[in-house]
Formats: sequence, structure tokens, C-alpha cells
Amino acid sequence: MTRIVVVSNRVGPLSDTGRAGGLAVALVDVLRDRGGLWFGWSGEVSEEGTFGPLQFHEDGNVSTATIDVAQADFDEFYAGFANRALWPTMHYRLDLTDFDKRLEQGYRRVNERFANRLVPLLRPDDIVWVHDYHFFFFGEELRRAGVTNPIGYFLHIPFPVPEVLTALPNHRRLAEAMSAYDLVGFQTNNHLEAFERYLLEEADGVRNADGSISAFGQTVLADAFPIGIDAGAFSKFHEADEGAENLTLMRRELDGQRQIVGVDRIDYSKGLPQRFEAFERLLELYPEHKGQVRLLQIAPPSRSEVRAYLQIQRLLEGLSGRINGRFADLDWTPIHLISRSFPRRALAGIYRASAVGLVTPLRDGMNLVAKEYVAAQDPEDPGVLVLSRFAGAVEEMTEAVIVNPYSIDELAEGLRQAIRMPREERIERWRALNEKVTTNTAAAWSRRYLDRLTAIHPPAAAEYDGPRAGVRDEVPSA
Ligand code: GDG
Repeated sequence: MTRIVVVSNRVGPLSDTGRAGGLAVALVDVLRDRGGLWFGWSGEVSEEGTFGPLQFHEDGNVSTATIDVAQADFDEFYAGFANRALWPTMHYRLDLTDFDKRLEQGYRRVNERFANRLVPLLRPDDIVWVHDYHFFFFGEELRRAGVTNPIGYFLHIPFPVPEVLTALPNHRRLAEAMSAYDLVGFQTNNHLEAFERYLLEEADGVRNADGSISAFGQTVLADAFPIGIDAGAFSKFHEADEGAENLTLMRRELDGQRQIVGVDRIDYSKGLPQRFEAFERLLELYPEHKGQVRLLQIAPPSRSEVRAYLQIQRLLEGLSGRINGRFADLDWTPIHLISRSFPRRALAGIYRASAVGLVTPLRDGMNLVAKEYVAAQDPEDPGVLVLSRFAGAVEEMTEAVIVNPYSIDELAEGLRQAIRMPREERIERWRALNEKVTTNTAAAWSRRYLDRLTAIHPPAAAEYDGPRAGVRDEVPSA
């Protein structure tokens, strides 16, 4: 059977899925299903960097291969172009984008180095699936190195409209590199349309009869593949371990109060300050909620090497302190801000104990928390999802209370509607949402993507006859 070779910046973990991130779980499932290799960054910075030894780890039919990066790579690639140029631009934050040319060069260099380290590990019949904004140029580099395997790409974050993307000085090269993949997957139709519009309007692209677009002397097919979660596991986490413990703990602690919950990496794209201000507005406008409702925001720090992330963390600490100072009473604190991460199983218990799931990013590729919140609810007494109109998830999750995350008033009214929603309406909305979350799971998502990729470009039927000449030292001995 052909192997799947997944390429992503962060790799693993392969086991203890209760602690891994949602995306890692999805990818492990695909790899276990078909057998495969997961290639990416070790998470370490070393002097040898991308020239250092490959680190292999084997677990059943899945192996991981990772390499370090050098300090300059980390600064220019990860903390540089990826997170100070691409991430803000693709989340419509040109005000936070760093346009320094050196960062882009570092990014291109790391893409090239990573691709060249993968080449010797590839077998002729492998299917390669590259993930996310760290590796736009990976496929092009593989092709340049002579790789003829099917190579797909999936973008987890938004693809902005051409009017925004074109602010990036290298936008043409970026789109050209994306066109080197056989299949480019997006989270939503909205992102798909933005990409196709770019090719057609900015790159003189021509649409072919099969829906693919020819541009830059290449032909690429793009489509929307909304990502899902492991909904079955999420709906059961509350029955055991940390899920059950946290559910009981939360219920005792809440003692009849209603809880609004938010779970997000600290990131300026997640709309956290607006969320706190909206809760403040709710208490101002409807003081009967004082002492009755609280907001729990779990916000583990992320990317703290990028200044904008530290700033948003300080802003949140200041805001929650101010709002608590203004409204707290001896037996009630309105906002609980917890700046650390919890195991996924524990999150499931917290979601289930919360009457409202508040998911209000200013921009988001999909947002898995919205789906996890739904999957974790009690079918007899489900909570209400309040969802931003700018989260990719809104294309599917139309039965949520949909809000404009920039409007504090609209957010506050959305919260009030959710808190007061009658049980029959909650059940009706939840059933519709849960049906979607349990149908379009992570496994269904990857199957749909890979079936499409292999239909466009079937993998070679070649027998594996050992590693390519001259590169035996790159292959694990096991
Ligand atoms: C990117 C795109 C897209 C959060 N806190 C903890 C924790 N989490 C987990 C959640 C969820 C995941 O992290 C976050 O996923 P999101 O989708 O919400 O957001 P991003 O991290 O920005 O992800 C996004 C996603 O990729 C997948 O394609 O949906 O649009 O931006 O699974 O549960 N996990 C643990 N402890 C925490 O405290 N263990």
C-alpha cells in the first residue's frame, strides 16, 4: 500500500491523543490508517540546524523524521516571515505585517532545505501532503529536485482576497509556488474563491473544463475541504479521566452560576479583547447577570518570541483586571483568565460544564474549538455556541448564534440571547450542529482530500527497492 508522507512544521506526538492538539490527532489518524511518515521541525534550534542529523521515531506503521533549525532560520523563517508576515497578512492584519525582505529569503531557504532533506526519504509510490503557511514553497522545491509523486497542499488559515494579499511584496511568487502542487485545499469556499480570483485576475490564469486553473505555466486544481474533529472521542471524554474530574469540579465551583467559556491560544486574530469588553457591556446593560454568569477564558500563551503576542497578553491581563475590579463582589469574580494549557480531555469537561461557547475570532481558517464545544455537549441540556461570522466554521455551523466580533454591542446581545435561550431551541440548534460535526470528522476530511488528490494524480505502482543511491545514511536502520 502506498505511504502517506505528511509534511508540517510541528510533528507529533504520535501517542496520548488526549494531550495532543486537534490537528495532530487528525494527522495521526490518517497516518495510522495508511501507514506513513511525518516530516518536519524537531522544535529545536541547534548550531548545525537543517544540516544536522535527521531524528527518527517509529511507532507501529508510522514514523516521524524531524530536523532542527539554526537560530537564523528560527528568527527569519518561524518567528520571521511565517509569523510576522504571512500570519498577519492572511488574517487581514497588514498593520502588524513586517515586510522585511530578509525574512522572506530566510523562509525560502528553510523551505528549500527541508524539501531537500525529505527527498532521499521518499519512495516512488508515496503520496506527499504538505500542510500550512510554513511551507508554501515546499512542493515547488520537491518538483525542482525531480520528485514526480503526487504532492498536495492544505492551507489551515484564511487565504485573503487579492486586494489584501497583494500587499505582500512577493505575492506573485507565493501564488506561483502554490500552483506547483497538484491539489490545493482550503478550509472554506470563501478562501478558495479568493485564491482562484487571484490566479484569474492577477496572474492571467485561465480556467479549464475540469475546474483547474492554468497560470504561471502550470495547472493547479483547488477546492474547499473543511477540516473536522475526532467528534466521537470528544463526546466521550467527559466520561473518564480528566474530563469527568473537570466536569465535576467545574459544576461544584459554579454552584448554579452559568459559565461562558472561551478557549484560544493567545493570538490577536482570536478577538479576545473584544470578547472581554462585550462581557463588560453585558453586565452594564443587564445587571441582573451579575453574580449569575461568569466568563472563563483559557488562553495558553503562544509565539511569545513575536512582540505582538506579548502585547496582546498584557492587554488581556489589564482588561480582565479592570473589569473584575469594577464588577467583582466578595463571592463572585466575573472574568477568570487562565493563561496555561489544559489536556484535551480536561477541555471536554470544561466545555460540557459551560452554558455558552464563545468563539469570536476576527479571522480564522476554521476554528476547531467551535466544533469541539458542540461535540462535548450533553444532548439533553446542550449549551449554545456563539460564533464569529469571520470564522471559517461559520460556513457549516449556521445554527450557531452568529455575531460580528468587532461590534461590542452585537457580541453582548449575542451573549444575552445565548444565556436566555429556551431549552427546546438549544436542543434543536445543537442537534443540527452536532449532526455536521459528527459527519464531517477529521477522518472524513483527510479521506476526502486524499481521494481527490490521488484521483488527480495517482501514485506510481512502483515496488520499493530501497533508498535512492547515495543517501542510505538518511534512512532509519529499523
Ligand atoms: C489553526 C487555524 C484551524 C487550545 N487550547 C488548548 C488546546 N487547544 C486546542 C483546541 C483546538 C486547537 O488547540 C486550536 O485549534 P483552532 O482551530 O481553534 O485554532 P489554531 O490553533 O489557530 O489552528 C484554525 C486549525 O489550524 C486547524 O486547521 O481551525 O483556523 O488557525 O483543538 O482544543 N489543547 C490543549 N490544551 C489547551 O489549553 N491540549
